[in-house]
Amino acid sequence: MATVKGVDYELVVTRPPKDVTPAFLKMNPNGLVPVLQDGDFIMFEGNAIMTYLADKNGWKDVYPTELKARAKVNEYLHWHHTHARLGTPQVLVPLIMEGAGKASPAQLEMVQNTEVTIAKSVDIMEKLFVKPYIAQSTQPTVADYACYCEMDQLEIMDVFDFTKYPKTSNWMKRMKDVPFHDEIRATLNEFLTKMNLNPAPKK
Ligand SMILES: N[C@@H](CCC(=O)N[C@@H](CS)C(=O)NCC(=O)O)C(=O)O
Repeated sequence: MATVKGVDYELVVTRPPKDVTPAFLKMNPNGLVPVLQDGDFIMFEGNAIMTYLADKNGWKDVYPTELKARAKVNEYLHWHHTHARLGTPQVLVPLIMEGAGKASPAQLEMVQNTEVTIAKSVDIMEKLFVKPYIAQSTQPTVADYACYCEMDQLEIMDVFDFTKYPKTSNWMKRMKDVPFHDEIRATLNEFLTKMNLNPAPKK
């Protein structure tokens, strides 16, 4: 989002757990990324970081200030953590661990449940959220940025048939028109290829 909006920032690539130093733990005691440092102000939680940047820079298109439009964005951002976000800990991570021969019994079970896990979120996205963007807006908001990061990796790994969900599939196509999409996706493609989770590298 910062790239799309053209703000100056420095990306410090941090790979937990190996890059989690005592200095990093001072910024985020959870030892997780992302973390934002803005002068002497530090915060973590990806969705909260996006809304902070939008408020700070007055990006009303991605984080509307009108009461009900903002409430719809917030509704998604809270729902995200217990639904769409599970694509990482319950699908991507178990697949990586399985590939490395290090999956726990619980992760092996998650691999078996991949389709059910994803369907639980996509069903609700299809019925409620995508109208035509995630928070029922006419252009991408922080809700779309949060959600697409999860769905994009599932699409690249080809672990779910999104075509059964026309609104969601069309939304995913529209998100590919967001500026810098291909450049940003290239990094994800590369990572998933390295993990042997990219059956057919896509643009
Ligand atoms: N609720 C946090 C979750 C942060 C999180 O789980 N980050 C992952 C990367 S997407 C991480 O740092 N994983 C490293 C690890 O689990 O060791 C957020 O939305 O920012």
